[in-house]
Amino acid sequence: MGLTCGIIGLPGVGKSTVFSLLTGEDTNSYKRKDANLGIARVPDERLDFLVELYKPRKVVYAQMDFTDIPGLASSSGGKANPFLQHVRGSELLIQVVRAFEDETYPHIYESIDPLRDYDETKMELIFSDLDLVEKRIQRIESGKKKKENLEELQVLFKCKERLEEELPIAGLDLTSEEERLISGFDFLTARPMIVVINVDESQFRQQEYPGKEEFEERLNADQMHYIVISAQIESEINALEEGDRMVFMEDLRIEESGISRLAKAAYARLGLISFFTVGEDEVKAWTITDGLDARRAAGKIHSDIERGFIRAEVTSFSHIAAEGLMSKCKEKGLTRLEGKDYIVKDGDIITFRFNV
Ligand SMILES: Nc1nc2c(ncn2[C@@H]2O[C@H](COP(=O)(O)OP(=O)(O)OP(=O)(O)O)[C@@H](O)[C@H]2O)c(=O)[nH]1
Ligand SMILES: [Mg+2]
Repeated sequence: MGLTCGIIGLPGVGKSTVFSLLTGEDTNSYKRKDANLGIARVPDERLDFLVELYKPRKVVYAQMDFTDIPGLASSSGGKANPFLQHVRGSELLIQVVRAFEDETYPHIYESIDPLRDYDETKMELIFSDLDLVEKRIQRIESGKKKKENLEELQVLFKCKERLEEELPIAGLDLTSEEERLISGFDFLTARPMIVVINVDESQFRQQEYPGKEEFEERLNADQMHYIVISAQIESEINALEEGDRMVFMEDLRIEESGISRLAKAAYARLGLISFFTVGEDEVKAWTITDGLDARRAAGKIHSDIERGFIRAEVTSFSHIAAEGLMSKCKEKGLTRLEGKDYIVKDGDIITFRFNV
């Protein structure tokens, strides 16, 4: 299973279009009944290079799992969108915001205003969490175990107060014990989020859209990571033959695919890095949190390797890219033996030595 991402946003902003672009899956956007689930492979030129070198029987890219839900206009008095339940467990929320103009498919509020949409979705998440908090408070207060749950109740009241101030739970100052007490709730406003600004072709060409300055100023103030893509154009281009595709991509100056840019933004936001294992059998990308030591990184592969860890044989990707062969790196002493406390770096190629 890859990094789980929930795609959210107002109705008709292009969530399903973005989802299809990322995963290659068709969606039944007209059905609007359920969540769409799909998987995307995280592109990585370094892995492509290693595959060329090793010609392995099997290649495993990192993976992102997307859930796309229908949007609901929540301005109808703070009602929680029931579809949000489907993205509650996600490690990352991806909010799609509409900048594109399309008269045949008007915006639900009939105007293009990314900042308004962004704020409304923020409120939607706040209402959804508030709903959860209030229900739980009610259950504890009306139940027989109020005494046993007194501590939880206190934290829930803190959360309630915070949400009523229209602020996310993410910024709430909680002790680790308090965090533990509410960790089971999967609060949406406690989740990291990135924003995808969905533009049309002319906006993409001009790098301009309505309300851009104000919106991006706010995103920066919120320290929100964001990318600008044209989901529809990119999908249309993907459907073309290779040759035509290159021509259109050049014409539009699309240098990198949407999934590639989104993956980079997601990894940066979540502080994730990749290391690689190589061999004739398999070349594989592993995703870990930046700052992990070699022994714990080994545990990602198998708990036996973590337990029996002896050493990690590490080569930086830049070295193998320059030398062209692992054997050359070894000859030149570019491959190092590292101990359990070595902090794994992005792009490390690692062979673990271990006892079972
Ligand atoms: N012109 C233009 N149209 C787009 C773009 N992205 C999406 N659309 C169109 O906008 C409409 C809505 O897109 P969807 O992807 O279904 O929107 P959604 O956010 O999934 O909507 P709900 O599931 O109803 O919440 C469709 O007709 C798309 O073809 C774009 O970049 N440009
Ligand atoms: Mg949809």
